[in-house]
Amino acid sequence: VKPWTGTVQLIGVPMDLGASRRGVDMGPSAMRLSSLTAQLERLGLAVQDAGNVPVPDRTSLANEPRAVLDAITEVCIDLADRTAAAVRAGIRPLVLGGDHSLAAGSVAGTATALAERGQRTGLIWLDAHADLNTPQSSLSGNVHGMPVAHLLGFGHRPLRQLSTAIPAVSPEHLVYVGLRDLDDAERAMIRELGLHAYTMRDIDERGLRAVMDEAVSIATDGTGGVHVSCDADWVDPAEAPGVGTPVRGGATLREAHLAMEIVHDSGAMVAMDLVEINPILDRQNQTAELCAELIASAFGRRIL
Ligand code: EXY
Ligand code: MN
Ligand code: MN
Ligand code: MN
Repeated sequence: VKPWTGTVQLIGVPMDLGASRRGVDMGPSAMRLSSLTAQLERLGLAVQDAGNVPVPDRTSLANEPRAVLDAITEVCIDLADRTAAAVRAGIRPLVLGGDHSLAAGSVAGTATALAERGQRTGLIWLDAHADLNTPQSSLSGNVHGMPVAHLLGFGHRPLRQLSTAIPAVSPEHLVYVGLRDLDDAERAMIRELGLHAYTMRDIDERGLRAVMDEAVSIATDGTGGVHVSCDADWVDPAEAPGVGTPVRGGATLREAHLAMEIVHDSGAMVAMDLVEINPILDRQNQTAELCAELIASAFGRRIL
């Protein structure tokens, strides 16, 4: 990993085009109103706020799947450029969502910057969901259920070709942690591609430490760094109620912190997404606040 400047760049993506439930477009505001910047600065980091990537309003789009896919692709092209520029400059992008379809752009940007150094990208996907559908396999049509498929080179052509490295991520460098809600087509794809997938059962049986240690070694083996894409719904809804697609039985508060602490200790994180916060469903911004604390752990906050 290239030495970095100690700067974190916030990039907001107020997008809800990929979700059927409205409200995650307010996630970047909720994160900016949390203690996020103060916490990162307390760690001695410089925080640059790059503002928001422009996102078209839903009501301005034709009501057809292709128009939504194309609009999301445009946002992802812009986001990939910004993410790549930050990584190139030794600045760590922290992408605030917005629905998870944005990761088709953010991870592609990281992959472009690392490819310029002749390196592949590791991807740790913390999520209740695999987000592995294509427009063909999806039962809902929601694009936030599709970013991983596109990063692996499947699906809508323009959306799977956002990186100079194609596919942006090789199947052996992807690792899921926290899965508990999969579609049949996603299960089949995980088997066919032999993806590394740790479910909540793995965490229950083996403990978070063992699972995360393996996840880090998978994502760092043969790569130049790791992009961590964190969907707030990987945490249990008791702790994180303000998410668009809550699923019972997620990571506890302590498990989520430990996962972030282990990510930090690896020294391999080059970029991070924090997505799917829905302030409409939240209680007094507690989910954004929780996410700010988790991000701080990922960037090096320690108890002692
Ligand atoms: N697998 C389901 C679908 O494709 O519609 C659910 C996807 C939910 C995606 C959430 C945000 O991570
Ligand atoms: Mn999810
Ligand atoms: Mn490997
Ligand atoms: Mn997701």
